[in-house]
Amino acid sequence: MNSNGKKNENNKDEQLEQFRVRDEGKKLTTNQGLKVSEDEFSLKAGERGPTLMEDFHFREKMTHFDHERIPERIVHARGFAAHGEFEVYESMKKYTKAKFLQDPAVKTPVFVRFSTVAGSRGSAETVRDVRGFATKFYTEEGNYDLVGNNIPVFFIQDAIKFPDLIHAVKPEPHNEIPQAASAHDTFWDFVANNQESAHMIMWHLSDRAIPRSFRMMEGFGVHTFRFVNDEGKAHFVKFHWKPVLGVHSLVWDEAQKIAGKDPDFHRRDLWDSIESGNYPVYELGVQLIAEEDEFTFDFDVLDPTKIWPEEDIPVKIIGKMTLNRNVDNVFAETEQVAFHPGHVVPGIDFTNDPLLQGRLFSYTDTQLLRLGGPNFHELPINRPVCPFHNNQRDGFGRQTINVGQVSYHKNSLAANTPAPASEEEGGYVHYQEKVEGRKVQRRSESFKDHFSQATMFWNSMSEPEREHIIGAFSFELGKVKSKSVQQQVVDMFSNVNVELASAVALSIGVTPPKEGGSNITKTSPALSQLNTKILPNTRKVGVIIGPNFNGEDVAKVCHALKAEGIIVEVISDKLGIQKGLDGTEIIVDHTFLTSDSVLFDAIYAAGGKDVSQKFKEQAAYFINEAFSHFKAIGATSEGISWLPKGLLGDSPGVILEDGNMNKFAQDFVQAISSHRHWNRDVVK
Ligand code: HDE
Repeated sequence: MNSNGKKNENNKDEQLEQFRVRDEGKKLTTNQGLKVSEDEFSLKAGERGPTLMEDFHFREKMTHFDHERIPERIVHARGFAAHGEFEVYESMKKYTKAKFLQDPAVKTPVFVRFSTVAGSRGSAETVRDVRGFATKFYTEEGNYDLVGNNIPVFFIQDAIKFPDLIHAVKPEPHNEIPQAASAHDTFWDFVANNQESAHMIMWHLSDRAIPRSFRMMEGFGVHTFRFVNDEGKAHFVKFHWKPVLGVHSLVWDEAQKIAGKDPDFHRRDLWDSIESGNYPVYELGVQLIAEEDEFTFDFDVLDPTKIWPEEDIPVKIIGKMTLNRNVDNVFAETEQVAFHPGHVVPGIDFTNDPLLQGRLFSYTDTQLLRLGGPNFHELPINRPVCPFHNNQRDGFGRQTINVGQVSYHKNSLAANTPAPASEEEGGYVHYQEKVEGRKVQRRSESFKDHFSQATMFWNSMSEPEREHIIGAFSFELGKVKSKSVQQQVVDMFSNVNVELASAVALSIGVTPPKEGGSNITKTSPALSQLNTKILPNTRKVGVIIGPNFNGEDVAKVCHALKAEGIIVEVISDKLGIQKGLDGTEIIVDHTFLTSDSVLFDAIYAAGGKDVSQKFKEQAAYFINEAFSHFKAIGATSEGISWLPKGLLGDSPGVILEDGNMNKFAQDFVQAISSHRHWNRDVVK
C-alpha cells in the first residue's frame, strides 16, 4: 500500500532503480573499474609522436563510441516515451479475467511510447503521419502490450502487404526523398492500386494526422481482440484511449512551420508537461461485442479497415492512465523498449484479423536484429515485474545467471521444473475457437467493401474539417509528378464523395470524375473533432510585452490565465527583464528571434509604451500568423495598436480590452479554450 491507499505502486520504478547509475561526483574509470588519470591526451611515443596501441583507455573509449548506434526501427523510428500508471475504475470480471482489470485499488505501472511512422529517428515530429501509441502494462501476470495508433483503422487488410505499404511511403529508394512525408508518387501509386486503403486515407488526410500534442490525441488498439472471462466466455473487444484534454490538431501550414522552428515540438510538449506536473491523462475505453453477435453488423468485425461506430457500439470507459514520470535516459528506455502485440495476459486473446496475425510474427523478428539477439527481454525497461523462469539459455548479452544443471523440460533431475502452470494457477490457455477450412490465399468476401466507412467518415466531418481534407489531398497529390497516379487517386475517391474528388481534381488539374458517388448517408458524430472537449488547461499563450507596459493590468491578465491552468510565456525583443510603468518586473522567456507564433496556442499583445517601429512590426507578424491559424488573440492597452488594421473589427476569437480587465481576461480564456476559431475570414 502506498500513501494513496493504492497497491502495486510503482514496482517497475523500484526495479529500474537497481539499474540506475549516477556518475556525478565520481572518479572516471574504465569499464573494468580502473581509475583513469588522463582523458584528454592519448598515449604517444613522444609529444608529437604516434599514438600507441597500448593505450587501453583510448581503445575502450573509441571502440564503445564506434558501436554506439543500433538500427532504428523500420517503422516508428521517431518516438518519445514516458512512465505512468494505470488504474481500472470497476472490476471487468464479467468480461475478462485479466488481473490488472479487476481491482480499482491496484495501480499498474505503464510505459508509453508515442511515435511517427514514416520518418527516420531524427525527423520532424509535426509531419502528416499516423502516430504510434504503444503501452506496456507491467502487470503481476506479466507484461501486457497494447501497441496501438492514434487512428482506429489501417491501410491494409493483410499483414503480407505491410512491406509493400512501407516501401511505398518511405523515401523513394533511388534518391531517398522525401523524408517523413507521404506526399510523393510511390505512396499514392500504392493507394490507388490498393483500394482497401480508402478509409485510412480519409483519416490520414484529416486533422488527426497532425495532432496538437501527444496529450491531445486518441489511441486505438485497431484490431479486434478477445476478452475472456474466468468461465471461458469471450467477447470481441476494441480498445480506445481517450485524452481528457480532448482531441485537437494543428493546421497544416502551422504543422509545416513547426517542423522547422521546433522539430521536437511534440516531445518537448510531453516532457515539459510532465516536468511541470501537468500529467497527461487518458481514459481507457472498450467496445464489446458478444461472440454470438459476430455476424450482425454490416462490416466484418475482423476487418482492420473498419471502425465500430461509437454511436452503435458505445465505448465503455473502464479506467485511466496517468503519465507522471519522464525517462532518465532516452536510449536505455525509449529506444530499447520492445513492444509486441503478442505480449498478452490471461483474459486477453487474439482474433483471426489477418493484420493482427501477421503482426504477431513481425515484432520479435525485427527486435532480434534491432536489439542484437534474443535476450532483449532482460533489458531493464523490458523486464516484467513478476519473476520469469524457463529453459531458454545463452545468446548475446545474456545477463541472468541461471543456476543449476537442468535447462530442459521434461526432466526428473529438477522435479520437472520449471513446470507449466494450470489455468487455475494462472497459466495462459489459448481461447478454444473452432476453426476449419481449406488452405487458401484469399480475402474474405466480407472484407471487400472499401468505401462505405470512408464515406461515413467524410459525412461526419464539419465544414472546416472537410476543407482541411480537400486541402490535404490537394497538397499531397500536388506533390505527385505522375498525372496518371493523380488521376487514379481522384477516380478512386469519387467512390467516397464526388464533391471531394471534384474539388481535388480541380486543384491538381486532372479530369473531375464523370461518375461515382456513394449512397451512404450514415454519420458518426464521434469522428468529428468539433465535438471534442474544450478546456483551457495547459494551453500555451505567448505574451508580447514591451518596455513600460501597464504592470497592474498585465499582471491581472496573466494571473487570470494561470488560474485556469494556462501556461504563460513572455516574448519581447530582447531577453532579460521588462519593466512596467509601475515598476512591475517580468522576466522575458523568449525573443521574437528565438520563438515563433506557431509555437503558441494564442497570442496576447500586452502593450508597452516605448516600443520601436521594428518591435511593432515583429509583434504584428506574430499576431497575423496566429490569426491565420485561427488562434485566439488578446490585446490590451498599446498592444491593441500592434494589431494589423484588418483584425480590429469583429473577428471571432480576437479579444480587445475595453477598460474592463476582468471581462477581458474571462473572454480571452474562453477564446483560448475554444482551440481554434474556424469562422474567420481566412483560407482554412
Ligand atoms: Fe507495427 N510494427 N506493424 N503497427 N507498430 C512495428 O516493431 C507491423 C501496425 C505499431 O514504439 C515494428 O519494434 C506489421 C498496426 C507501433 O516501439 C514492426 C504490421 C499498428 C509501433 C511492426 C504493423 C501498429 C510499431 C517496428 C502490419 C496499430 C512502434 C519496430 C500487419 C495497431 C512501437 C518494432 C514502439 C512497430 C510491424 C501494423 C502499431 C516492424 C507487420 C495496425 C505503435 O515489427
